Amino acid sequence: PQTIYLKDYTPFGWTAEEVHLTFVLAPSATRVRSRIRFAPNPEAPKQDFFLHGEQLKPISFAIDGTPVTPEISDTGLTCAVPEGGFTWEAEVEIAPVENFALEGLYMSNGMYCTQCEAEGFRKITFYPDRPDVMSVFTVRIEGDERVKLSNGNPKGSGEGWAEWHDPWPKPAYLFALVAGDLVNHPGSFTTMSGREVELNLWVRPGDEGKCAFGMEALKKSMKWDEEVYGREYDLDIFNIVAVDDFNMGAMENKGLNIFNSSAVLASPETATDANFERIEAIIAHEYFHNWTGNRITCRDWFQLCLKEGLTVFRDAQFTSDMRGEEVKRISDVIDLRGRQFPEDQGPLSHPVRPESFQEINNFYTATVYEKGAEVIGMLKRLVGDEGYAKALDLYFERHDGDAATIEDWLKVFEEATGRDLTQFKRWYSQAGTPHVAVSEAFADGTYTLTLKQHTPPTPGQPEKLPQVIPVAVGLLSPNGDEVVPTTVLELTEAEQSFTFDGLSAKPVPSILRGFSAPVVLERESSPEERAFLLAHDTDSFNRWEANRDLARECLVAMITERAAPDVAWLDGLEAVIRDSALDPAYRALMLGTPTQSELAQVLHARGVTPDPDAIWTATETLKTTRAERWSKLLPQLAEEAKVTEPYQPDAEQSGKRALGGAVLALTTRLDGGAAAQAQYDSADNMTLQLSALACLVQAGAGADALAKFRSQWNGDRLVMDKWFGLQVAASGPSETADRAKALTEDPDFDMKNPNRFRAVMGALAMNHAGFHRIDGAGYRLLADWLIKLDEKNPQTTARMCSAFQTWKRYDATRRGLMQAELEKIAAKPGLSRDVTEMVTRLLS
Ligand code: LEU
Repeated sequence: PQTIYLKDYTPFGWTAEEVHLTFVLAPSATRVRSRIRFAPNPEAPKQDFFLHGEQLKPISFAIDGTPVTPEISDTGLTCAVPEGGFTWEAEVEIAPVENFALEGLYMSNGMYCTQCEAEGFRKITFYPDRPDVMSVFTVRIEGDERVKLSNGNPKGSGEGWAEWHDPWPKPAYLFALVAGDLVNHPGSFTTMSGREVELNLWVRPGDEGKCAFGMEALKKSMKWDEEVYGREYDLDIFNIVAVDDFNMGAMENKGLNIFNSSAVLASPETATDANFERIEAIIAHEYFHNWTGNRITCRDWFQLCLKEGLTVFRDAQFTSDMRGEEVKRISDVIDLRGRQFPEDQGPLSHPVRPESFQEINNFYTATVYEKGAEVIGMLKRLVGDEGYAKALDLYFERHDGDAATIEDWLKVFEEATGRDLTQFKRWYSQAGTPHVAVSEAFADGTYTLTLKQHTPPTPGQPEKLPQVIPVAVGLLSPNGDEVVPTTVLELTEAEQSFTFDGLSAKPVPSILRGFSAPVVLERESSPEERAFLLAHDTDSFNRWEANRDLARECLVAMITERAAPDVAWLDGLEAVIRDSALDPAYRALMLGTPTQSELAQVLHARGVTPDPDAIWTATETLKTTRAERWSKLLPQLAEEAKVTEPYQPDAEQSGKRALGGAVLALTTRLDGGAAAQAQYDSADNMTLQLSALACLVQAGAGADALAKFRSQWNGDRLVMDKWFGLQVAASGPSETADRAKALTEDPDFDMKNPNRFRAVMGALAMNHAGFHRIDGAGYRLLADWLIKLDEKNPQTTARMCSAFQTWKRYDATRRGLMQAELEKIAAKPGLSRDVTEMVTRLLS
């Protein structure tokens, strides 16, 4: 496969002034006619006229009305064209019903839908399929389907046809078309300038009862973007469509967002609190893209973080405002450490703005999205809230309508704030997680913190330069008072000292408050000091972090020294958990323990080869010890976590149920599942039903409930995904792979549906000890299925290859087994470009 480099960027030789598309729909022979007005682009070097196009059956081509015969290859066409402007016309045929890659135009449960980001439009017609070619689209759809949608505003419709016109120039990746016998959940929104916008959420008949929450989330998002960013919606209509077969979460097509049904459909009976929260965030994310992504798009795909990092940052701000900042921040950091750190510390490590790729789909990663958002959070911290607001206003004003770059983005910050961001830019170009080592000194009332930064080598980047790292610090006096409130230290050198004067005693530092930078903090600190921070830190994040550190150290000692659980820590934690002044959601997070893969990461970083079985045993022992030690406390907490009002997926109730869920998991270790069974039998919402089911399965007492659950929910694909996933997630290490295998033989297992495939295979990869079973059964099962899926859906296959990204951490046996599976995948004849790139990087 060909490698594409950022440094090779050249603009397209023509501009596309307008685009007219006509679709005559038929499942196996859809005709697509295009009429495009091209004009020479004065800013581009001379080049051959090349249009992307893949898997298209050519029917006819004409320039200015005269038939032409272009030269067609696997990737597109070239054609001789006139000197000045001209009208290009083409007709092609495609087969949506045979499209299992779910890119371009495809069918899902009988409905037509599209997914064009990043490079799917070239599977619809011949086009300059690159984000910097923006044009005004008019679309005509012909077909018998009741509902026919495209971008922009409706232009007209009649028996068997509908037309849409999008006045906003857009790149082809934002094109969308939907047609099917859908029903809608309507709504409306009045914008800040008083315009009425028609809102619709389109679903398959039967799903009407799962729309209300998504619709409300959309309205909240529209309002929030007006209030916080001053951004108003710009069309007469906004459509969202739920689709069952979708590779990702959702897609921000202009005026016609398309969602994986799992990311939009919800009712109290069928969705958990976590589902509701995720849905609210994804609706917001896609809506916010209208300004950060659509009005200002990316010049090329290397700039992907320009829209994704910023939009993730914005949706995180939104969720903080809707549900509380401290809980959101902690959850995001757990997620970052769970998904982005392993990526950044392994063979797939790449900069937030990559410099080369073979398949861009492989770069829709936690690094581009989540680390990309962290970079924006740091920038905001460094320039302050006011500077950030000024810079964003300038960004929207200057670049509206542009296909922009990271350079453009940083420039508005430099101009708006006067700050030089040359060094800061390294966050975009250097891969890897920086480590910051801390040492301290105290003399004559002066406290000195010395910070040393170091970023380990990553593929292609052996040496790293120092980055700008904002380290938020607060100091506490030994009696627990805060003597220095949160201050941001700017670490710019490899090593740098910061002093604080006038202190009467050596303070206890609280470092990296709010997780002010995505780094690994290295600091020798005593259990007493951590316990002190757990009890006294005024920064809620670091208070949680102190507990996390204690949990980690306790588990590491249990794993490496066969130590007993640290009861002093458990008592300190108990005091926090008992504190009913604290938000139940926060206390639930305090009850969480580091994941097994996080522990593997920690051990590996300390030069210890992680043993998944030992990690699992220690984690289990710790949980059981907690349950026994807190046996009196648990019923009390369960009582406190009870919700008496009717179900609402809001922060308050969800927090209580999260605490209740954590308590039930511990209680099950004492009562063998009695409380869980009772909760299962009386549950009137999916959060309670599912948490009870998980406890029962984990306790080995779930057979009955699983059967009941299945018969209750057999017709509901989204709920059945939970049934599939939970069994693998909650099974013990020795049986995980066998369970997963048995589930793939279930008649309802359908590898063509990404949600179902991920439910089983994703859960297998996430069950640390189960996946890493020493006989390699987990590895083998996943690899065999990846090989099968690649023939249908390369994108989802490639993404799931990352399950192997930590393979080099483990012992020789496991390493060898994983390597063999990766080599087996690599050797598969006809392997997709997507998967070839992934396994090559993994094996390098
Ligand atoms: N742009 C989408 C998002 O919002 C991703 C796309 C590939 C479906 O993250």
